[in-house]
Amino acid sequence: MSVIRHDWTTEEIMEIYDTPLMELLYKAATIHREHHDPNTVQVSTLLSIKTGGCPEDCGYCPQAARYHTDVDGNDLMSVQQVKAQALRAKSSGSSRVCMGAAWRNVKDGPEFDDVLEMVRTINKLDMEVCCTLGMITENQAARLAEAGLYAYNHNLDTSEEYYKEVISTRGYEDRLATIANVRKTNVTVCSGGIIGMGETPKDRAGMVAALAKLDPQPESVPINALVAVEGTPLEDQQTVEIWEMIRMVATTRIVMPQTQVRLSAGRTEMSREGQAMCFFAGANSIFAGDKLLTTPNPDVKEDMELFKKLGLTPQQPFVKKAQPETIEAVHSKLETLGEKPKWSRPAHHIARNEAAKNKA
Ligand code: SAM
Ligand code: DTB
Ligand code: SF4
Repeated sequence: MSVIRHDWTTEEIMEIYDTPLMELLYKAATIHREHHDPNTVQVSTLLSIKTGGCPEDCGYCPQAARYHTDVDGNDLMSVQQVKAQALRAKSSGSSRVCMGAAWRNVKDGPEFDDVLEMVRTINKLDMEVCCTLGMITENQAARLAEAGLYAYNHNLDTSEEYYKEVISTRGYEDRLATIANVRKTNVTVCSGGIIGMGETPKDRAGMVAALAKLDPQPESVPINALVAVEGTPLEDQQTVEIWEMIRMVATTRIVMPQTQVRLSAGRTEMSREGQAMCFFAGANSIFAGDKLLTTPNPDVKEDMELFKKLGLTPQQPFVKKAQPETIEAVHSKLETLGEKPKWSRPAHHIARNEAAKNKA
């Protein structure tokens, strides 16, 4: 059994990333088999519960209010709408629902109370519930845990160095602080990143090193290929080559043997053969549903056909960790603190973000 290391250097990881492909695949697939059933893949359905109008300036994101994209903003969905979507996801083979909100951070109040009710509702459907709501405090993480949240997604996105070229409205340390707040609860951590934003292989390795350094390592690591959306600062980026995705998946698998590696954004650009190689390289999770948050994703039927061809079975819920208990709102022992946390805002500007914002 390969040991879990938290002291990986960026240089060591770059070496793995650059290994001749056949050797890299063999190594990754071997480690994958030691820790996971290679014929089981987790299927997680994304649900954008609050779309667009976000105050952040993430250079990749079509939901940032300042960029001129075609995204139609929506208010927070109702608990009933979310329940209906979760039931649909369950009937199409999903074991997890991941609810995304275009927020900088969570604010205590009626909207967060609704999100907590959504978490309770989905947990009671015996599905794993994940949320990605931006930055959260320790108290908010504890309240989500009490509602029965299984996972919290908060991506490091890239290396600490390249982060400063992509986002100016918050720092890497803010992301790490939210992840640390989640870790204080029994909620599992989902954190990964995006490739294809103009970063170097060293940045990719740096991100993997930063994730591996977390102790424990994240229970799931989503690997997104940038979906270059018109109007965002990164609109002109070239589509990621499948070989880069395979290398990134394999490297992540070798460095973080126990994590669920999720093939995330960018699958519409990948052939079935390309995706099969990613599964061989150690990917064992996908985002399903005809939409990611705002951009297209392969049809669930096509995904299930591919699973059948490859002999893959969707993972059952709660096989990696037991189902959390849901505590009803009336029995909650936690106070609402109404904290207004001070997050760091490095006062720096990113020229291409400014240019995209000022475009007519
Ligand atoms: N607002 C919250 C936050 O930023 O943490 C949650 C939602 S945000 C859309 C979740 C993640 O989606 C981002 O961290 C990023 O990794 C990914 N993402 C956003 N836009 C993307 C794009 N165009 N291509 C690939 N991944 C993207
Ligand atoms: C993650 O790493 N990728 C998902 C999920 N976590 C929230 C989001 C992908 C978003 C792609 C762009 C969009 O559809 O807006
Ligand atoms: Fe907002 Fe999240 Fe998009 Fe950044 S990635 S602009 S925080 S929705």
